[in-house]
Amino acid sequence: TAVGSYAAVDLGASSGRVMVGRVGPDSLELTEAHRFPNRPVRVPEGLRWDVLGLYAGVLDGLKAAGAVDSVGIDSWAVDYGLLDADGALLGNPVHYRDSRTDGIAGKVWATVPAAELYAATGLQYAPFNTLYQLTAARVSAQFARAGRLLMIPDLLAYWLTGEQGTELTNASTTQLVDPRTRDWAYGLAERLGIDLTLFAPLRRPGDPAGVLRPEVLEETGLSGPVPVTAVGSHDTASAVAAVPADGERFAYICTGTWSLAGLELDAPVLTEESRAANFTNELGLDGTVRYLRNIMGLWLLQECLRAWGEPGLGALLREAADVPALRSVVDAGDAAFLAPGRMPERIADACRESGQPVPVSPAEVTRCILDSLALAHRKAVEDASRLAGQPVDVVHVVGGGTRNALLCQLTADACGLPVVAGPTEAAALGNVLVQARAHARVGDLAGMRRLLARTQPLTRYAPRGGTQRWRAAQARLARG
Ligand code: ADP
Ligand code: LRH
Repeated sequence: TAVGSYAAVDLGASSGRVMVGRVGPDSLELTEAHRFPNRPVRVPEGLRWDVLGLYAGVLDGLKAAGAVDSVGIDSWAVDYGLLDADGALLGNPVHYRDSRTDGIAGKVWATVPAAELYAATGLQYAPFNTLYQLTAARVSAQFARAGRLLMIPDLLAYWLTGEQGTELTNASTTQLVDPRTRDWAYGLAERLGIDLTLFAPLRRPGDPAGVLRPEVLEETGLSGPVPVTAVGSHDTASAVAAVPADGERFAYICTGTWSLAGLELDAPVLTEESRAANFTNELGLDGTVRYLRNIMGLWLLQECLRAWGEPGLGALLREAADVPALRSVVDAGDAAFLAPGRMPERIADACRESGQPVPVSPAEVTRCILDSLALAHRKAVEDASRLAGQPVDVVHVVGGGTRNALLCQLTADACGLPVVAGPTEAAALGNVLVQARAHARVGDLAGMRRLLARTQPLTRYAPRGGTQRWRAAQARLARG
């Protein structure tokens, strides 16, 4: 037939979904087969992912999806499961917001200074980089029994197929990959005493990754063979692949639990200035580099909603739109907001400490969060453009945050640039398109993007002026 059908398993930090994409020569349709919450669980040892619950959601989703030509899996980055010599999972994967990495980076830097680490890997400092997680884990009884490490999407692929691999885009978030060679940073791993044979062999987006096991076919009611195809298994790699840019000089912002804001480049930027600005060089499709900054994102709002007993988001955003703009802003790039809990109080404290009015009502706190995110978006786009020497004419916003019109408009205002918002399910679309390409349904990355631009509903936001107010707010934050 002229139309291929692909199941995309996309696990975000706040929800998982199985989407079905139908790809024809000039058509692209995405439908949701199943969505399920992703709820971290706090046990006495710390914060954990409920990975069996997620796998059950994947199986339910594949059953609901029905017959497809292939399956692809992407998820949030950096986290992993450890397997024993029999291939059995050793405990629940640790959540990247767990506190076990507090103070760990210093131990790594004592062996390899931060500047050398950056020059070798191009990865931003974040306490949760897999390298720091491994350094924290090494002293545990569990680690002593581990013979294999699989990143989250690779772990799920292993359970579906029985085959093990390490997909490259996600491997690049471990801080153990050299972005120039797009292979392991062997010398670095040796200096740090990290045994790279823990990892399964690297595979790249588009590579075959096995077929669904007979037990999986039985449980999902599918008839085989159903191939699994490696995609950009880092959700942000898949999302950026689905930015519907059509030849413009663009920046992108992937908005969900995080805001990931930056540029797509042909080569990494490994300068000391770039390190100081905490930009990361993650690997993307076809030799591209995702040069971006992590911004706390809608996590700030998710945590406030949780504290307020989950009021309706629609009404809250309408009220927030009426709160005066830019009364107080916080640094939405600050890792101080990484851990869960007490978010409205932490935001109020940050405003108080920087001598700004303290937001009190949920609408005021929400406005403070959205203004702060827009400001952080502006700063990331501006800094990335300067550090990479690449001008920007348009900002593409993709992901769950595209449903927040106020955030999109404020981002356009803050950047002083037009914003094109959509698609909302960018990661799932990028996942689908890489599978479709592996099965010769679409052409190169530019062709994928043209197809997206032609077929997906997009919303445009023009900047309303007043950039000097945003510049002033940025200066206020820098002083605070
Ligand atoms: P992740 O993949 O990181 O789990 P998503 O891309 O699914 O995140 O985005 C989730 C976010 O999208 C939510 O935290 C919320 O702020 C925003 N969102 C979802 N639905 C709506 C809506 N109807 N209106 C405004 N914002 C929404
Ligand atoms: C977004 C994301 C991001 C990582 C973070 C851990 O879901 O993959 O790119 O930095 O999770």
